[in-house]
Amino acid sequence: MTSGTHVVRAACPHDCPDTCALHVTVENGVAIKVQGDPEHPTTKGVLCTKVARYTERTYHPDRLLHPLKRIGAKGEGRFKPISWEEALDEIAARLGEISARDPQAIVPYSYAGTMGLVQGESMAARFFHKLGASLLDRTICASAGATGLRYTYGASVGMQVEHFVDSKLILIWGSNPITSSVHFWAIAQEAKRRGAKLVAIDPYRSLTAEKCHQHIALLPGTDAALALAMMHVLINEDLVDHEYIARHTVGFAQLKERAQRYSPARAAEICGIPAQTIIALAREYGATRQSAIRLNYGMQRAKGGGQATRAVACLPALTGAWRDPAGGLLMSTSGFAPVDNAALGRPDLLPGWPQRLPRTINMSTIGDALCHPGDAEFGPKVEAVVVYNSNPVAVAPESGKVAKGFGREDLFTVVLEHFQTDTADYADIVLPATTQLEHLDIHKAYGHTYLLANNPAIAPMGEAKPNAEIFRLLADRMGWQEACFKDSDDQLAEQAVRWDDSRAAGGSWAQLKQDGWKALNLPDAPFAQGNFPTPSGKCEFYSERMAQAGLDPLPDWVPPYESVASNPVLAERFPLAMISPPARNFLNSSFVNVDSLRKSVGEPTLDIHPDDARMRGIAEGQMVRVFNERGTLNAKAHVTDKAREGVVVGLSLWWKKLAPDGKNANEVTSQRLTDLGNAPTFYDCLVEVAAL
Ligand SMILES: Nc1nc2c(c(=O)[nH]1)N[C@H]1C(S)=C(S)[C@@H](COP(=O)(O)OP(=O)(O)OC[C@H]3O[C@@H](n4cnc5c(=O)[nH]c(N)nc54)[C@H](O)[C@@H]3O)O[C@H]1N2
Ligand SMILES: Nc1nc2c(c(=O)[nH]1)N[C@H]1C(S)=C(S)[C@@H](COP(=O)(O)OP(=O)(O)OC[C@H]3O[C@@H](n4cnc5c(=O)[nH]c(N)nc54)[C@H](O)[C@@H]3O)O[C@H]1N2
Ligand code: SF4
Ligand SMILES: [Mo]
Repeated sequence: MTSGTHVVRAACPHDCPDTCALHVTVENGVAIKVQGDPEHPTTKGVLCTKVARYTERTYHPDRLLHPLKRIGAKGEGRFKPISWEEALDEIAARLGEISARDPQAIVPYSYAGTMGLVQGESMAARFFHKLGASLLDRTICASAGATGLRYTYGASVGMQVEHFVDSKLILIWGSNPITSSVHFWAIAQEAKRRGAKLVAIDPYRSLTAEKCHQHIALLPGTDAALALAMMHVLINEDLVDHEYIARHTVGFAQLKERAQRYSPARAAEICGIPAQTIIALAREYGATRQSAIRLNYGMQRAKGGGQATRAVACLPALTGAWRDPAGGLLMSTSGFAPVDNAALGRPDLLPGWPQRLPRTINMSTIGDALCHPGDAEFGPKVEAVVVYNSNPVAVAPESGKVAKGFGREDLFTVVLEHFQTDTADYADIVLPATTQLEHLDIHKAYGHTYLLANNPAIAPMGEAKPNAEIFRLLADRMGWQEACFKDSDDQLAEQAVRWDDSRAAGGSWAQLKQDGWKALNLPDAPFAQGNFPTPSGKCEFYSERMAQAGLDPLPDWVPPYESVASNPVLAERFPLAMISPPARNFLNSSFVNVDSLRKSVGEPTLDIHPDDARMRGIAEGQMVRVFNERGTLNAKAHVTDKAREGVVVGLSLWWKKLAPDGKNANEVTSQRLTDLGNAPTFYDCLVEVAAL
């Protein structure tokens, strides 16, 4: 190491299950290299292409370095620099004036731009709680699956990712890890070398499906039917583990009855796959002791996403796969980390806590919420939105309405950002935020079971400030004197974890900062002896809580809102099911403006099956119009059987303004919500495609 060079221990902040441990090399105050920590058991010294180029993002010439005030029309993107004093004064004055009438007219809008617990919902949550602003239901990604898991297992808990290496059969279900979780894929590859069979269950022959031994291309939104038909075979052929079922599950008799409705023949028709495929899959699953399911979010973005998750989650409890560390299911492990959300976000600061809470706005229907005039049921019209860690104008469904809402002249919008995103173009005030290399944070993960520290590597760029600092300054401007508004980022990180919990394994924040990461203390096979965090302590095939909430207490297939079978009238005009999963070199809408990565993705594309293309006179490479009643976008057609018949695939998520027509896939997606968890239905979307 040369003098003036040192390495800082950090963590990848992005919304990705892998949450890599980073080593940032800093030379004379400049970050010159970001690498994976070779010692960290899942990172293993490797990063994805996006974050390996992190310095390109941090030192990007377009970084926002000063507060800005809008001088053009909303959405136009013309701004002038202003001072922090002026920006904070104006924001505090506007929010103060609105909250004097009704603070619920103010809405925070945030997601997982950073997954850090400090720069996420800590000081920001305290600020909005004290203000009495509307609460935000953060549903845009995972809440259908998370709710399905909660009713079945009790929380977002599952297999430890390292144990997949010993699995003999891995079902990669609604998941495309070569794109979305490369470190899991590395483990699956090692399992394959040791003899495991990999099966992809996905309507699209994704990069991952292409490399599995078998690909089952079912129709979107039909996973529950497949899982229930597998149960039908497992139960009727007695391939289940009776002892595990008797000791560690609830409701087997009812589940058995429900599964009888889904013969392989019926499921074959629903899913658009051969019955024999289902029977063979069930037999193989039942016969393999170390059978593991990597379930992921792609399969819960249709109307029945919550119930589909529940149905799949029942499988390893039926066969007793949970007995082995290399058996079971992993959707998310985020529920294992002993995070103290109440200490971080302080809901007790809410004016009516705990009896009378402000109204809740669902982030997935922000388009409708912003266009609502206000009434007794909805509450006051939204008058101000403060956006951080998210880019709703690009990522939220039915984008036409989202843009219309953000375009309202009478809406006061503040956006905390690194870049001038599609959303920032609609802001009245834009505030420059620091990136992960410039601020402190602490992380849990949803795809592994370690805590990580992120030490700042470099000084903030320009006048950028960490989110937590921005909300501290705003709280001060509001004149709030509570001590909790004075907590430093270091203190927030300390408060983020219940260090006395046995899972924190005697760790401390001070130690974590030094070491960079620490394994949670968990059993290797978490549910070998039951111990599910449900009310019964068992895996709940039958959920009493669901029955009490007026929901179907058993897993079932809930047909999509929009499919040829479930909505034939709509399908006459819009016969193709469109899905828009992530492109490998973007991360949601982050990185789209990093030139090298955007160039590698190329341009907005649409994969279409040769039969569907021929019927429409579409040739390879031709520009097409993708449309339905909600909107239209243009894309370059790729005629390929990677897309099964009846399904088109537009890899996402483009910044609208960097697409040639200023549009992205969310022009056509709908604001309708899933059966459980009030989540969006991005992959439940009929369209028609025409040559341009
Ligand atoms: N490179 C990269 N990595 C990412 C992201 C990114 O944008 N880029 N995003 C991150 C985030 S926020 C998330 S939530 C995850 C998302 O990553 P995943 O959880 O893997 O989910 P998706 O990529 O949405 O979908 C995965 C696969 O499901 C398929 N699919 C679509 N509909 C269905 C269906 O009805 N049933 C089944 N069985 N499969 C279906 C899609 O074709 C896709 O190949 O990845 C994270 N990692
Ligand atoms: N059609 C379609 N739409 C989708 C999806 C899909 O598959 N198809 N996927 C959905 C999913 S799974 C998700 S999770 C959502 C993701 O939606 P978002 O959470 O909005 O994710 P990003 O688009 O990455 O936007 C995050 C923004 O936060 C900013 N940011 C990052 N770190 C910080 C920080 O420290 N401070 C501040 N102030 N800003 C920061 C980034 O610059 C970026 O612009 O999109 C959803 N939308
Ligand atoms: S985006 Fe995912 S794979 Fe890439 S560095 Fe971050 S955590 Fe690792
Ligand atoms: Mo997500």
